[in-house]
Amino acid sequence: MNSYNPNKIEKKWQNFWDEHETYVSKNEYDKEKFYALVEFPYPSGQGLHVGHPRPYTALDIVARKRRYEGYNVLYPMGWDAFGLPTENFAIQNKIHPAKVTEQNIKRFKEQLKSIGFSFDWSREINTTDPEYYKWTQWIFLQLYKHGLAYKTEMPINWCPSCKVGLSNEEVINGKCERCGTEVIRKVKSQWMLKITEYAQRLIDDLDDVDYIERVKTQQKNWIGRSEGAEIKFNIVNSSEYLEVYTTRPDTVFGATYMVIAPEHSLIENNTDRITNLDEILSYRDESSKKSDFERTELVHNKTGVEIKGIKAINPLTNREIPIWISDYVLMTYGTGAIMAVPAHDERDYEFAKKFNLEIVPVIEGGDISKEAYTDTDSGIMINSGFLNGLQVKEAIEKTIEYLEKNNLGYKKVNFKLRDWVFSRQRYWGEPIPLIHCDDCGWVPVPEDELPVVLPEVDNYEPTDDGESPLSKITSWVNTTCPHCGKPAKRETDTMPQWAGSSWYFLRYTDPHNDKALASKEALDYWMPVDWYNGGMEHTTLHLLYSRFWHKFLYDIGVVPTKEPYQKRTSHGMILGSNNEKMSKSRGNVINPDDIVEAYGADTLRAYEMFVGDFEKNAPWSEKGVKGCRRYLERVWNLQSILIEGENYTKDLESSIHKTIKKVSSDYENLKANTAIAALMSLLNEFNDYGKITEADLRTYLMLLNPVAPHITEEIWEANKLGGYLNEQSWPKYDESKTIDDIVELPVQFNGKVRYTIKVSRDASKEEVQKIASENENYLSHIKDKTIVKEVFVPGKIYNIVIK
Ligand code: ANZ
Ligand code: ZN
Repeated sequence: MNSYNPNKIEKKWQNFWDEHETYVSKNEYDKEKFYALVEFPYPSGQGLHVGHPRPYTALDIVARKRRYEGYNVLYPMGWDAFGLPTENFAIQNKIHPAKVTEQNIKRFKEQLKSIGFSFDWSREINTTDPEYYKWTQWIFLQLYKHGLAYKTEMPINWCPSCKVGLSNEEVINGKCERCGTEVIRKVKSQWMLKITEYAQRLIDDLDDVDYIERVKTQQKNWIGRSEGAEIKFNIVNSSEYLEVYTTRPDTVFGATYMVIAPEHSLIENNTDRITNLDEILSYRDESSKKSDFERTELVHNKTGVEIKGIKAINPLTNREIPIWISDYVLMTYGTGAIMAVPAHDERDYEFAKKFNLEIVPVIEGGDISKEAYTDTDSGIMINSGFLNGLQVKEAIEKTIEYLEKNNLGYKKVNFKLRDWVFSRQRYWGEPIPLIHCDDCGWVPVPEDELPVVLPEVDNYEPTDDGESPLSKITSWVNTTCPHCGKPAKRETDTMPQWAGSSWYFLRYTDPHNDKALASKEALDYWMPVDWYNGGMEHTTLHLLYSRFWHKFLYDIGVVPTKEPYQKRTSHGMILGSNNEKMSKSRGNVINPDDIVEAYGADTLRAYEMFVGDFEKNAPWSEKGVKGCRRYLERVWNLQSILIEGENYTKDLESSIHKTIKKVSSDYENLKANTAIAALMSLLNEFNDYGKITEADLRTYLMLLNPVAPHITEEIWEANKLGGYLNEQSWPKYDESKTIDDIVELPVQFNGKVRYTIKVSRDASKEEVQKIASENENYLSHIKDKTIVKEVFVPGKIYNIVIK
């Protein structure tokens, strides 16, 4: 027996699988399918990170197991390759981003292959390939034709460093998700996608899918549905009114002032009546520089200015109340104006205290001299005219009824979700396939002219005025109107990096189709994705965007299912050994190549699974890696205790059946760590016993194979265990053999359990009688009595009837 040499055997099996197309999925539409998906990587210049193999291995295990169970498995891989880092690298090093992308992909692919994932490389896709983005552009055009894409002037999140507009989802704690620079607001004309039109369905249909709870909750919170009312407050001596959105219409009697957002049109409409206009306008100027995040989350010290010269009327108290302008009210939510109820809303309370405004409680309880009373679910209304004495819930209903009857307001559902800012002023993205004609307006590029290919340019830098570098290529920009034939100009904005990933899972089903994004048969067969694993950080970005696109494609009859993914799970991060994020600046980045080189891919795979609970973060440990390598060496050495034999060794049989059962269910529950622990303990039993049959070894190798596919194939072949391991079926277990042999048998006297004894499950009546009578409690129950009868069910009941 040679010693274990992973470098040699791993290459050998990787080549074998390639040559034999072992993992190429066929469109065998009569077979039951299993579509497993992991998030395709962004091919960065840094190469693969040790974080990548963790989810890839976990689903690789499930994919391999399902193949052995007879499923037609699709486990694809590709590249999400448009985006800023590549473009920035290209700018710095003066190489074309396409070239950079190609090099990065080459490196990534070699790295992934060296780890032995069972990806179907024949279906590899690349979002920057014109044959691919042709269909991204096609989907955009369908959205446009269905009124779901529109261009508008709006204040957007602007990263001054990347010189690019960002969607809300790309702003994390007020900073650019990419570079960490403080985001500012900038008014720009942008293409928008109406994801808000799908808000309700994006919530409702979560009921039909199997996503882990924290993903569902985060999506729901992000969409942010709330129920309330829109209420009109008339302006004194004017036909104008201020409309507010409130989730608490029951509290109108406590609305003692109003607040509008700095951008609210009330100011423009009343410039002649407002007596402190200068003060108001300079306040507006100040707040325009802040992001929404700064305005709402960061500020504990509220600012604002009272608008002098106009007042509003509370529609229920009929009292005149002041109107303030403050940036804690956002223009982008509700109506951009609120009725302030300082007694029961914390923000309003803080504001009222600071500016000495009236505070009127309308719900019994609390102590408003100290703080707002907000915990009012079961409260009773006071100071509220016709609502007095009602509970909050009833008061909400009654108020809405009253408002609707008197034409003062109506019931309203609101969402926090905003439409998706879909333009970027950058080079390395999909061109937006629209042409602007002075006569015809925006005109779609005819579908048979897709793709609109990115032109070659000399300079990819965005311009300082925030225009895309494409705008400088006049030969590309100037074209003719597809509608009237007059000179017209192409849109020079490109799509955001989230575009290509919003539908990539569809393309895998039929990646080379040039007539459609995928054929109907392929989509009918493979969709939905049965199991999708990805990062929590994508919950409110990619996961939401792709569900939206999918629902739209469903509505226009392109895809057969309402939801793209049946199941969604998520993994924890691999951290540096000091429990910090791995990063270049901390110098704690581990390169998977080094681990494969020094210990082998099977060790890397086993370690990535053994490192901890899949959904939790886990620190990297070289010691742990070494432990996994030692374990695989011990697996290798099993060959030295192998004897002939087509049956399980009698004394090991029960342990083998138990391990099949545990490992099978652990893999399906992403608990490969405890599966490996069970396999380690079975290995110890094998070694303690001192010899194992071929049947014992076969099952052991099968069970370990999804985690460590190379070593197991090699041992199988070297010991001629029959054909190739990858052609076998998943081992079955016999339930009865998994039940522990020792049971706790209850001992009853006249049907009452008095104590239990430990006996083997098939212990005879005589054995049980003997052990039961040796118990210290036996005599006290039997004293002065006679035994009338004994009821005995092996392994279950021993009942002594006494008189
Ligand atoms: C009166 C009131 C009384 C409110 C009370 C709350 C509690 P959610 O639940 O997040 O949807 N609001 C409305 N539009 C706003 C805006 N553009 N900027 C800032 N705040 C705004 O929040 C709805 C509540 O947030 C609304 O209900 C409103 O305050 C405030 F005891 O109206 B409420
Ligand atoms: Zn025209």
